[in-house]
Amino acid sequence: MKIAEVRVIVTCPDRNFVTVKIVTDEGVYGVGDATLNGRELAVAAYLTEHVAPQLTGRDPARIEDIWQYLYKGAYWRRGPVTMTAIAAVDTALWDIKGKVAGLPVYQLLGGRSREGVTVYGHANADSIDAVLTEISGYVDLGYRAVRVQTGIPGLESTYGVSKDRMFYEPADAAIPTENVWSTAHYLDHVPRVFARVREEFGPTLRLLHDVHHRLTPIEAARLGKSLEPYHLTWIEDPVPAELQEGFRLIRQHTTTPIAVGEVFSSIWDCQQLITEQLIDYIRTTVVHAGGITHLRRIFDLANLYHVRSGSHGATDLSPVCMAAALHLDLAIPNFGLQEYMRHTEATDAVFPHGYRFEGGYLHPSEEPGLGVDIDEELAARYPYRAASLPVNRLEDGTVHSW
Ligand code: EZ4
Ligand code: CO
Repeated sequence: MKIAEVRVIVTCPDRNFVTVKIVTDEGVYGVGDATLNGRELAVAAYLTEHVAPQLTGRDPARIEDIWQYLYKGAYWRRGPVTMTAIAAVDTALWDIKGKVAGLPVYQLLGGRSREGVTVYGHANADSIDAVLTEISGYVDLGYRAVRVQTGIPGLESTYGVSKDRMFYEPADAAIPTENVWSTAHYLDHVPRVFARVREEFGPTLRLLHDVHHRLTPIEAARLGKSLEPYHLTWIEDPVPAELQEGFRLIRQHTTTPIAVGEVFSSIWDCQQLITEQLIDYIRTTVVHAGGITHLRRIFDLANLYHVRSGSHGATDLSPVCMAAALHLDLAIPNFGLQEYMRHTEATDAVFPHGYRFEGGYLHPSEEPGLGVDIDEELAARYPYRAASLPVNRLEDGTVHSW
């Protein structure tokens, strides 16, 4: 069997997605997600111009060799664009391997380690009262874990608090929207939110909160301490994470667990965080951290250091990435939680998939391969629309961190 064609499909069924479809000379094909929010066309060009021509004629069964070839062979290692492109190829090759073997991908990864993949949903609202209603909605649907975000009094808009309750899309305009941020207002408000949430929902519902990299380590330490009475499952992205040793400072001050990694593209971005046990959950994803092959490597390292997986799963990760994530989540020993946000109907129609939500769990498809596809004709009806993530400024106008 040989790789006959590598197609790169860009489509915008309510938001942009880039998908790789690897077709073999025997007609079997595989799909991989290559979406990098706000930078989609950079990855598409990387794949079309530089990767596709090097893959034709190769044996699609040699997943590890192709991974190493693309990673080491390019000379320029790592980085989100490169690693997303490699991820898409890797994911598509696992899909092909599953189809050839006649097995769902989780069987190739060692088989099932649990009954289902526990997911968390997103409760967002402007006010505390409104967010309580959102949380109830998730509890009624059977969710066992909920991420809670609210508007911050004194700030006009807050990242991650969408206007649409069901669907969430922070990338809105071609030229980024700008938000204003105040750490003082934020640190004052968040403990009040979780005090109310615990009062309403009791001690056992798993609660999470995303800080979106907005704090310094000492501010994050204060936040963690102030949230200790409400025993969150994690605070996410408390600080920008280029400086891995910065997490030591947070760790020294609080027992609130820490999750990080949605923007990481390789094991090198988190090796110190993991080996020094500075975090509790690693949130790297199939699509942005080098595919199933590399993410498995990260999770295996994490397993040695009591760090569990908590993969990012926002709607800019396509159903192809979600399908791949679920196979890995089901198989690894150190699974923690999987983020899950429902895609829109248009997205679901372009990416028919067999995974399903039931009783707080997602279950991967039992079909051979990943159990997800792309309807290319339908995809062609949704042309690309430029959209960027917002930029964040302090009240005095300074550009603030993500
Ligand atoms: O900012 O997916 O945990 N979820 C998040 C998301 C991310 C977007 C970036 O593309 O932080 O809102
Ligand atoms: Co996040």
